[in-house]
Amino acid sequence: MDLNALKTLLLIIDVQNDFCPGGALAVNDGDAVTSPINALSGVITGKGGRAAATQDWHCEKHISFASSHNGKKAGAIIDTPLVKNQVLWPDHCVQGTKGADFHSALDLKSVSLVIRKGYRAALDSYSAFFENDRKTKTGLDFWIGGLGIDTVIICGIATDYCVFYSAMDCRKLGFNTVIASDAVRGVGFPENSIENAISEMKSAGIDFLSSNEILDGL
Ligand code: VGL
Ligand code: ZN
Repeated sequence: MDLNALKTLLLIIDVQNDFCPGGALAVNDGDAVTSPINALSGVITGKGGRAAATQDWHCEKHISFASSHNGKKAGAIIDTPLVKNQVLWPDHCVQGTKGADFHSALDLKSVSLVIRKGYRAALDSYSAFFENDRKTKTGLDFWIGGLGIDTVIICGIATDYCVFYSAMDCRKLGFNTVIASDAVRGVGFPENSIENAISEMKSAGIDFLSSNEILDGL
């Protein structure tokens, strides 16, 4: 695949301590994404492209936390006033905590924009573009469009949640969308959620390339 770095954004999703081994919502091997991501961000920005990162950034007592709902356990799925089928999670990525920090192995030097999401108490946000009510924008599409970017390479955590929703929205907004396949890791809850997310993304016209294939195409 031929990629024009000048029109390319690397979008790094939620590479935060709480999603890495030892964190509150640890994803298997989550920290393994950092080395391919660092290689991609160095080359893409070195050639004039952009890198942006998202940061899951919840207030205490956030609606997505099981602990905010009497008697509910992590993994339960509930309807909230703004969002149907909200999955409840352990408390994670609380604003200002160590768990919400980016993983220390992630190279942030070339990241020129950080989008914090999920900070409203009553509304979760998986996607980098729209919150879970599917209407409230984060503003990322304006930034991308304003820079003349047409291709977005998505990497990070979690394949079946924030990467999935970000990629699907990105494609719907009309950008060429590529998943860096060795630079994502998933939660895997409920069963088969990673496999299902990958097949849905492929059906939507999202490309899957390894970080080496992407580097070769730049
Ligand atoms: C995420 C669950 C809850 C993610 C964020 O980054 O994929 N998953 N909050
Ligand atoms: Zn979250």
